[in-house]
Amino acid sequence: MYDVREWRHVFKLDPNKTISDEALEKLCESGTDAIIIGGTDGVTLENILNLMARVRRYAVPCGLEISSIETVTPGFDLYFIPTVLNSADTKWITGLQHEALKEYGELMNWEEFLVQGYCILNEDCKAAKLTDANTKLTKDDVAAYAMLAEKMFHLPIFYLEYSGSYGDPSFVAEAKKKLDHTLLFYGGGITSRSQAEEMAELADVIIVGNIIYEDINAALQTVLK
Ligand code: 1GP
Repeated sequence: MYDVREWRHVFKLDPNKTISDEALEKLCESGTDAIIIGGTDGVTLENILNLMARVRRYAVPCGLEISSIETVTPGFDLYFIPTVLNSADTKWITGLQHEALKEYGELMNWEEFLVQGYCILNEDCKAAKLTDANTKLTKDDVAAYAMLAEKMFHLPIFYLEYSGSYGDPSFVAEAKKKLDHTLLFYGGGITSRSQAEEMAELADVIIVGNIIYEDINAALQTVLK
């Protein structure tokens, strides 16, 4: 069993984007704590399986962030189940999860699953639009969502998602203050080592995505080892 509590850095790979073998090798051997495969659109069982098989050549732990019931497949070390705490649509909070459990709940090995309580803050990102997230939040709102995640729902992960734009460090700090046990994941717009350092000071785990596809060397610089 992989201990997420030890993680500090994760590369998130989008199965709908292309990555060369060479770049993938560099990412997997960079010293990152894990690779998570996940995306918002164009995610198919085929492109997930393909990418999983390629990452599996390396020793790095590999997780799947589940975005639909149809694309869940065995073979990952860990499975992340997102619930969007600031969505206006119950489908993304408990709806899809309920549907999945009705179908597969009895088959699931719970040791492999971790629920991520998402709070999406970049109104322009695809995930915010898809889930109808209320991104107009104050620091106090975010702090309350952090408390909701930990104190009320006992979720293992609270995920501050700024996907595509670099977030406000003071919001991340505020969320962290409310969390004693729940891990704080931060993702969004990290494109340099200094940004990685800044957010890694505040969050437990930083997630690096887009820059992988724009500038692989800059992406590698975000691994703080
Ligand atoms: C996306 O949080 C991750 O889900 C990372 O964000 O792609 O902006 O790095 P970026």
